[in-house]
Amino acid sequence: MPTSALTGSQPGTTYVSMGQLKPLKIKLELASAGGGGCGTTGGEGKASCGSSDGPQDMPAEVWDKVKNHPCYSEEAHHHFARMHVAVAPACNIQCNYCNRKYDCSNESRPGVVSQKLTPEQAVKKVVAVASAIPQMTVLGIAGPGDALANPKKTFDTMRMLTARAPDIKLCLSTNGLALPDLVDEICKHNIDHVTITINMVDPEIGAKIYPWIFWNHKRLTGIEAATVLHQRQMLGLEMLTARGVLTKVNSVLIPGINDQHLMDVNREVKKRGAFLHNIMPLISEPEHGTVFGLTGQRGPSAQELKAVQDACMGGANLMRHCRQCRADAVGLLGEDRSDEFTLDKLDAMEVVYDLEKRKAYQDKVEQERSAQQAAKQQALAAASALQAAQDLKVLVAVATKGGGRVNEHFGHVTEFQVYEVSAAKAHFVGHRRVDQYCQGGAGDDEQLPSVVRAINDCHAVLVAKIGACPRDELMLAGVEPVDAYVGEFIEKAALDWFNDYRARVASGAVLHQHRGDAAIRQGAYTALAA
Ligand code: CLF
Ligand code: SF4
Repeated sequence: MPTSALTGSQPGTTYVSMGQLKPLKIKLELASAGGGGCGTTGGEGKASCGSSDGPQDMPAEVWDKVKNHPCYSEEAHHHFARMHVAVAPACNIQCNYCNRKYDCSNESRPGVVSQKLTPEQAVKKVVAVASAIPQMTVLGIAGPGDALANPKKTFDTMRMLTARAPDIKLCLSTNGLALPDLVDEICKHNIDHVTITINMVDPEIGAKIYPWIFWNHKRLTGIEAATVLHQRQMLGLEMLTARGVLTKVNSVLIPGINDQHLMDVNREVKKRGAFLHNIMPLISEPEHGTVFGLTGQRGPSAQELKAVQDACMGGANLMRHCRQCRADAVGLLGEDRSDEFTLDKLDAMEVVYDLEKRKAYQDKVEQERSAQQAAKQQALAAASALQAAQDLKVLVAVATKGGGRVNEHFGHVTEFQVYEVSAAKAHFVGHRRVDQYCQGGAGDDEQLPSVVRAINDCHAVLVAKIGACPRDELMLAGVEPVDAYVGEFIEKAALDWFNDYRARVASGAVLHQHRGDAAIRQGAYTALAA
């Protein structure tokens, strides 16, 4: 089938030439030693996560779109929340990592959507959440199927919401198959942010991920299906770029299938104007009932994920703070408050949509954010004044419940944030989910080893408080528990700890050792004990 018949492409449009694609070897050692980067221009010297960029790094109108979007700005994700409404149940393709009983893996961790909503119910819910959570700035539609395989429900929701709450940014996520046909509609509804899940630019690899697609009233399989999907994704991305819509690309890292290929994906999506590239770990367990789960396809370890992300530095800007949220998630990334806003609870809620109050709150958050920046700069200035080993670089886990501060007890953590720290910078590189250690007021010693495994590649963990038992266990594992920076901004605390650490290394008080790998937690959290 000619390309133009599949995509409606214009003469001169460049598509990836399948014959030209060659697998690139990713050297894990290289990346973990800090020498990573695929060697293309633009990435050196930047914080590894392009989405950490500030107003000085982009045009004002782009900054205006990203500054309060928790997914498009790493910095914003400490302060601003998003919510999803599950109005899009159908899907037009099948991914081997998806079971329709579970959330869309494009944007979700496995876990059933509690309630599918009509557009009317969805708008009611968004307005109620925005009234209760003034830092909620973005509505996303991310399933549980594909937003654009359900265009009427998706766009009806967006249209009605804009009329009720014009300050909320609109965002959607798609596999891209229907995208080229709906770009005009996306623009008509002022949807500024679109995510396309692109796992390959080579249909031979695609055929291992997608058993079928449904396109033009036909079910296509194998290489043919993957070819159509690939071409539609590339065309859709180009069309969004041409219209100034900020586009993020999500890729699921599937070891042995596309791990060595994601640098090609990164390069190709950058070429077509993607604003961000979000490389996420495959979550795959037999109990999810997915093809990959049932055939034993594993997800990557924490260091494998980081190595692929590091290898892509210098290409399209990387997002590393994705939480693979549910299709009905509510709250800051990493927290889920959807239980507070079920349909029956909404009926009993008094909803006052106060634009001024929301704006006042967001202005306060801006001040806090500036203070965080200033603290970081101050700590960096102090660090550069020290004469010590300049080449040390370590990972530090942080217990935080938001606001960009060290403010959570070790036992209450369900997610550690991980920062890479050197004399030159402290920047966010990922997060690690864990089952909460403190259950019903006491530490659960059975959970402890899995918590330690999740941060086993870190040299220290910064916490607000920690008990004697986990402290001993961490020290035994070689992770230093640190409670000296309670309430401080994370980057400043991490840099201050690092300066102290390298002074200890320089004096011989501590022997600096390379850390091992860490585990990425699969599946849903263990339920908390009552
Ligand atoms: Fe939702 Fe996605 Fe919009 Fe964000 S999520 S539709 S861009 S508002 Fe964000 Fe969640 Fe990761 Fe998605 S953390 S899964 S990247
Ligand atoms: Fe599942 Fe989303 Fe893939 Fe559709 S696009 S099969 S809903 S993961």
